[in-house]
Amino acid sequence: MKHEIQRIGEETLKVLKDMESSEALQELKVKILGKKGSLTALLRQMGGLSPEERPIMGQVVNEVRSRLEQAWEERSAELEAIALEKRLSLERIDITLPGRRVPRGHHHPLTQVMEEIEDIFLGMGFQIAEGPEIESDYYNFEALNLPKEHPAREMQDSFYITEEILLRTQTSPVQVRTMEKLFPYLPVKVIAPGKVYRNDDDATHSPMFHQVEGLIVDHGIRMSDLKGILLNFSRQMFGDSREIRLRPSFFPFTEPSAEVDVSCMLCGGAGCRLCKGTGWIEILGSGMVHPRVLEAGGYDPKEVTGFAFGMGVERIAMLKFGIEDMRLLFDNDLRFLQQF
Ligand code: 2NL
Repeated sequence: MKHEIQRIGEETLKVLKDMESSEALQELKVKILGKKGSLTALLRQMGGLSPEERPIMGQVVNEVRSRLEQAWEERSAELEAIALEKRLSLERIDITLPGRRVPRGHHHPLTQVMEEIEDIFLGMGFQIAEGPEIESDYYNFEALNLPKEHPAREMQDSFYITEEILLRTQTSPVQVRTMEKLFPYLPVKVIAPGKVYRNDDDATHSPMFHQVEGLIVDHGIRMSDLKGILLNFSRQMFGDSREIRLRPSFFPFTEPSAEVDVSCMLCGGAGCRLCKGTGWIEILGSGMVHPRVLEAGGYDPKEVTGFAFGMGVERIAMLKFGIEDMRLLFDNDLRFLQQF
């Protein structure tokens, strides 16, 4: 029986050293040392031994068992090390690979043009003023001398929230608020860029669009100041050789009022498809601030004068980039946007 035990021990040791997986190793362990294992079976037979033989046999079994267990531990550790080695080489990360480049985007053409307009006026000493997009009837209409029966005040043309509150239809209310805040300080010299809202939606109108308005109030401001500032703006925006012309117009908040045309940036004034043969393109509306609007801002029209203008940013962007359909600016199609 002693030999039988040692034979099992030797044979198991031999097989064990060549085992290639932890699963097979575990299976073998159960086959030898488990409840129904061969060594366990021999241990049970010890009941039939004489009292003198029993402790000797017990010692032999324990020796073999501990040798086997040690060998198991060792092979197990070896297999684990091999498995780890294999995973490490399979999952190796090449830290010298260059990273995946994040595509660099750019500002929307409207934002680019808005910022370019802002830069030009900042360069002429204007400050940038901001205000709410949700406005009161007072700042949006009343303070700007828009009479109650004016079509812009109709429900169909403006987005009213209540009878007194609406989405601003121009950025002029920002300039009225700025005058109130600055009074009696002079000069008032600001631009008000931002979103405005009108109930129009077709090929040439979007219910939300962008405006930049400008305002100067000081002693002795004249129409020639307006013309000089807007000529300078037009040349920086559309080219050094541009000329401008003023045509009489009407706005409730300016008197006199003028439409400003710039010589065509496509043909230089000779006449083409873009300027419809006239050589001129309308870019903005302007005028001398109406006395009632100066009063609404807190200033005395007998003491000071001012000029103001307003331009649609979509229109300027379309002229600058040669965009034919305004809706393209709002579709957010990358194939379009990536061109600018
Ligand atoms: C246009 C015309 C204009 C103004 C806006 C203005 C503002 C104040 C006082 C007087 Cl606080 N005027 N703004 C003046 C003339 C024209 O906009 O066609 N915009 C797209």
